[in-house]
Amino acid sequence: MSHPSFVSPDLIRQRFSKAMSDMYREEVPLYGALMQLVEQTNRHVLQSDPQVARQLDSTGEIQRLDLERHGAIRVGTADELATLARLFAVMGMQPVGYYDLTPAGVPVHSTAFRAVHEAALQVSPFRVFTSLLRLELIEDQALRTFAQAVLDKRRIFTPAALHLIECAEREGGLGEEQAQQFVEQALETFRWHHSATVTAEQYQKLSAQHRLIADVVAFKGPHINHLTPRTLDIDIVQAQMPDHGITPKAVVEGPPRRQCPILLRQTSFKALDEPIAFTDQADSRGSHSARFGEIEQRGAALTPKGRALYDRLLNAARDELGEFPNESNATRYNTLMERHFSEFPDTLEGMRQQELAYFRYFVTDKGRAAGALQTMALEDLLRDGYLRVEPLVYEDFLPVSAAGIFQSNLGDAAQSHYGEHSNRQAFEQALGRATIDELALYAETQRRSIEQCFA
Ligand code: OOG
Ligand code: NI
Repeated sequence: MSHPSFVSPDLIRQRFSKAMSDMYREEVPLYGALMQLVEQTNRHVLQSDPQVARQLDSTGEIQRLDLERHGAIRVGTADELATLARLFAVMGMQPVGYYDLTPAGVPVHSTAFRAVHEAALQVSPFRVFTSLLRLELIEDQALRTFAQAVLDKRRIFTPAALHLIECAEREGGLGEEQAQQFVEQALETFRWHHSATVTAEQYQKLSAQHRLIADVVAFKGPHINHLTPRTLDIDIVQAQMPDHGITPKAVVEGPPRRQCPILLRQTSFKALDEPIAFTDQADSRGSHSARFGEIEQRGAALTPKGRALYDRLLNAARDELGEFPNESNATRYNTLMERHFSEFPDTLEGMRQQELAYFRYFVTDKGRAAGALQTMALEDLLRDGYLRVEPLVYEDFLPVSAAGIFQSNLGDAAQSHYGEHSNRQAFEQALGRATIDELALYAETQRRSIEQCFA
């Protein structure tokens, strides 16, 4: 039992997500512009497409839509990652999934901290894509030692934040005043710093190895590098971005446009050049680009079978394209994606019957009037209209898309080839715990919803 005067972790997360958004909007005005565009688009879609409105209403997603966003950070050491896991745990966020970005030439591996239960997600679906730099992939021994030494010296959490984390762990929660302080103190870790911790020359060396390495090593902390609102129609936003002074990347990542959206579609605008003072310079003569904007559209969570089909079709389209999607091949890429994905059933019933997606089951008015349904089979109840389904929304990320997002703001020059293999074990050892299997979470939510129908 948690203490009655504790603030629930879900509420702390909701407040933190709001505080983060306010901070980012103040620091990056384009994020505010993007938020406005997304709000406008969502309102337009809800007005012009009653079916979408009805669906979001019945799943309750309509209530979380305006709150919904994800952020991303990159940390440098096992210690930083493990402490972050404890900080996020205070807000009810657990590490879900393992993403290896090295095949795409980005020297990190990652997880997503998020709430895991559908009731908690409903209060706040805030997620943070969190990457750990793989220093062992730096080939230059001297540079690796230097980077390690710089990272070992920095402290990315305020003493008060650390104290409050310990307090929450010891007591089992935080009271009102502590929760407020926690949000304020935790926010400090994600703030942008205008001064670097290295000289201009050291920064150049790190950056020459990989721009991402400079981004992690040369600063006081893991600044939030983007915050992403959720839109109901990403193609509208993508098309309208230029009118709002925002230049989007060439292609939308993820599946093509469909009647029944699946997984996650994403697009971003390029990182901004921002003035930086290096330690050997009195003023902000240097510059660094890390912070960018992104939007996402979320669709149905796929079963292992659905995901295997998605991966196969995506790979087939990309293989046929023969190179990374970019400005010059964007039209062809979209055509190839449409063609390959025509193989993926595009009705809810088709996806359900072939067990490609996860669903939530609801009792209909007819079902309620009929009363006891326990004796009938699920399929019969659906067919006769006693139950109906809505797809479960995908709460996670996609490695190929994430790689595309990384690349688009690092520049194509940042592609490297790493021989080293994926190393989930090393990641979990750094994290101090195992990552949670996202597919098991969806299966559980689906199972609970069926159970509730029969209750
Ligand atoms: C994270 C990039 C991945 C997403 O939404 O897939 C990502 C980063 O650049 O740190 O945010
Ligand atoms: Ni993102």
